[in-house]
Amino acid sequence: MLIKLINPNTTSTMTELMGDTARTVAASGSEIVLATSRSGAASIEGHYDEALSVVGVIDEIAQGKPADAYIIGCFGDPGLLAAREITASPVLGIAESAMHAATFVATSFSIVTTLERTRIISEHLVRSYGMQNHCRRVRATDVPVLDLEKPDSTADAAILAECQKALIEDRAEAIVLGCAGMSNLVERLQQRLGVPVIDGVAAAVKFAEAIVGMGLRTSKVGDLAYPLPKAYTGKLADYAPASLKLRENDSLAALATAVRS
Ligand code: 2AL
Repeated sequence: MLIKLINPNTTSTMTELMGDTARTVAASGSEIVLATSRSGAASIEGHYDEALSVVGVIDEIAQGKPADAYIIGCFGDPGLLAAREITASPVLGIAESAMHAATFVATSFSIVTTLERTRIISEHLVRSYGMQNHCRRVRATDVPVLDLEKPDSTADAAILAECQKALIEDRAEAIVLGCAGMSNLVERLQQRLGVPVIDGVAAAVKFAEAIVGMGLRTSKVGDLAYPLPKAYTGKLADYAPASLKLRENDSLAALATAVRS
């Protein structure tokens, strides 16, 4: 099965890092194709970065070889529902995958993320995924995303310290890492902390394999149906649904349409 892992930020070294994680956990029959967004911000650290990153995510789904599943490799899950509208192949976000995985191995978790200003993005996701009963707290380290890649940075120490606080102050039983660029820290943190540490990239790969393996596709009835045909203007004229190569002839979508008509 072909799984396309999309980095919504434009930093290709971060794509490679998450690609290493994805390929380490992927089943032997899974091929991981990496894509770095061709437009947008070098790192996604706020609502503006995130909103503009969605165009790059859409591009990577609408163009190139169709994949059996797509993963949005940024902890804000930018454009997740929009992405699900334009393809019937399952699309998974790393934040939703990590939070769901955490609930299988602990009754509570805390999220340890990057800049303080990104905390609200994770808090919104906790609520929209119905994870309020499981997530004890979202903790920011004030580590900029791109510092995670710098060998001489104090990022790792700051993340470890925040995880330790989460175990003591929040009584969290697991840690969810709040950035795709943290996916290489799982083993080290797990050894130091003695609790499950969940990276969303790995979780999304394994969930994608499970969902595709179960023969599931995104429902095209109702909320996640293909976007309605209409004119788009200005800089986004090329994103009119008719201009995207949507796989409208998808058999499940055709069946849904036939059943409802
Ligand atoms: C992220 C992430 O995963 N990639 C990125 O650029 N920003 N998330 C975050 N909370 O900083």
